[in-house]
Amino acid sequence: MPANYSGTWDIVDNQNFEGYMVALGIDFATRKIARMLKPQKVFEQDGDSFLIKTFTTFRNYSCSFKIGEEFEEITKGLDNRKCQTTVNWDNDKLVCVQKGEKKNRGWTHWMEGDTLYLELRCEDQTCKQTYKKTA
Ligand code: 1AG
Repeated sequence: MPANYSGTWDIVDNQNFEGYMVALGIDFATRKIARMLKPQKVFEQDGDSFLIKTFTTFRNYSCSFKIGEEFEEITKGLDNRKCQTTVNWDNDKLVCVQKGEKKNRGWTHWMEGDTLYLELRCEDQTCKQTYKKTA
């Protein structure tokens, strides 16, 4: 049985989001807005099938995938790039690799009790986000 991430998660900490956005080439004006946001994540999971929705007052982002199956991800409303993306289990962690123009791009999610962690990586930058389960 894989871990179950289903639920609603609200951000409580966001470290080096600015560095991550600079690495993605996000312009100053957009970064200024984005760094004020308090994202909420809603996970819908059925075994190895995921739908992850990220909501903010500015933009929303939605991503669906099956574990181990590469897909074309267009990061619409984020940096608007095309990636060849794969997500795999590493024990109960979700490890994503986003192949494309940017080196070392990807993310990892893991849970500890009612806390959800997200590490976002691009080039030499890592953003560390923490969420608490609210539903
Ligand atoms: C993601 O999470 C990323 C979700 O895939 C969004 C996280 C960070 C934003 C990325 C880059 C910043 C680009 C532009 C800034 C403009 C708007 C900010 C909007 C922020 C949220 C929509 C991994 C995983 C699956 O949970 O999605």
